[in-house]
Amino acid sequence: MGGIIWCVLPPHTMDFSPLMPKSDCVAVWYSESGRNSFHNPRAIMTILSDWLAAQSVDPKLTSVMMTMANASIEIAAVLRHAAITGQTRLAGHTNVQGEAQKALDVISNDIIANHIEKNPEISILVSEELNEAVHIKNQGAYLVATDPLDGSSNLDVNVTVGTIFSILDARKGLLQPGSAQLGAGYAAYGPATSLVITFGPSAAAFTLDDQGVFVLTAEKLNIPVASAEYAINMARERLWDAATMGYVAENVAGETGPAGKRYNMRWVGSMVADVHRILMRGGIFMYPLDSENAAKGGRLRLLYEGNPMALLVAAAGGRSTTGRQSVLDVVPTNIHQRVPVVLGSADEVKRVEAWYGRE
Ligand code: AHM
Ligand code: MG
Repeated sequence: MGGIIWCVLPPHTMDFSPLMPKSDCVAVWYSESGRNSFHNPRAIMTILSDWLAAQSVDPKLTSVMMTMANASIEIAAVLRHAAITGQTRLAGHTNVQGEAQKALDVISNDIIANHIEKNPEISILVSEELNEAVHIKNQGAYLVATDPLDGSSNLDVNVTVGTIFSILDARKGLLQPGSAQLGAGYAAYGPATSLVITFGPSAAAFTLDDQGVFVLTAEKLNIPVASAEYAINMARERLWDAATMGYVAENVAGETGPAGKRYNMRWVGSMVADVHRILMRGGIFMYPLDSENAAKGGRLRLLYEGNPMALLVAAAGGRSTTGRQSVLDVVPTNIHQRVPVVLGSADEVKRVEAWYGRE
C-alpha cells in the first residue's frame, strides 16, 4: 500500500534533497487512501539531554552519562566505516586478560579515555583494555568502569557489538559491589545504535537519529517475568555443572518436560546484543561457571560486564545470579575479576537458582 509523505522544512532551508531524513522536517503529513496523519516530530520527541535534565539525579552524575553517550556516538561513527578502513583487524597485542586485541578495541578505549578526560566530574577510569585503573588528574567524584567494545570477535562479520559501562563513587575505591553502582548503561551498535541507561530505579532506551542525537524510544523497560527464550553457548555443554545441565535439559525437553512449554534458543555471542534482546522482550542469558573457566572465576568480567548488565536488568524488573548469589552482591577482589552471569526474566532466573539450591 502506498502513500505520500509531505515534509514541511524550516525557513531558509537551502540544501533540500528528496532523500533528506524525515527528522529534518518541522512537520510531516502522511496521506494514504482512507488514512491521514499529521505530526511534528520535533514536538513529540524527547532527546537524551532533555531527559537527563528532567531526572532527579545530581547533574554531575548526568554529565557522566552524557560523556559516555557522546563517546558511543563517536565509536558508532568509526564502526560504520571499519570494514572499509581495515580496522576490523587484530591490533597485534593482547590485553591483561591474555586476549588478542582488535584495532577497534584499542580505538574505542582511546575514544572513551579522551571523552572522560574532558569531564572534570570523572577521576578514575577502569577499562577491559587497560591493565591498571587510570587516575585522571581531575578531582571528580565519579569512577567509570567500561568494556569499550564488547563482542569484538564479531566485528569481521558485522554483528552487533557494544560499549558497556558502570558508574561508581570514586571516593569509595575500586572494589565496590554492583549494588553500589550509581548508574550503568550500554550502547548497542546494530542496525540502529541504541543507548540503554539506568540510575537505579528504572531503565530507559534511546536510539541515535540521523543528526547524531539520542532520541528516547522506551521510557521504562519492563522485562516480562515469564519467557521461553534462553541464550547460552551450547558448544560448552560438556563443561557445564549439574545445575546448568539440569536447567537447559528441561528447556530442551520443551512442552514434554517439567517446564511444560516449548523454548527457543538464541546466542549472538555479543553480550550486549543478547542482553538487549532480553531487555526488549524477555528471556534469560547465561554464561555459567564451567570446568574450563572455573579456574579464572568465569568468562565475563564483573566490574564492566556483569555489574552494569545486572543493574539494568534489575531496573527493568528482572533478576541476576552467579548461581549462588545476586551478581550485584559480589564484592570484587580485583578490577578485572571474572564472574558467572545468569540474568533476565525473573521466573527463569529463579528456576536456575532452584537448580543451584539442589546442590
Ligand atoms: P569480550 O569482552 O572479549 O568481547 O568477551 C565477552 C564476550 C561476550 O560478549 C559474549 O557473551 C561472550 O564473550 C562470548 O563468549 P563465547 O566466545 O564463549 O561465545
Ligand atoms: Mg566484553
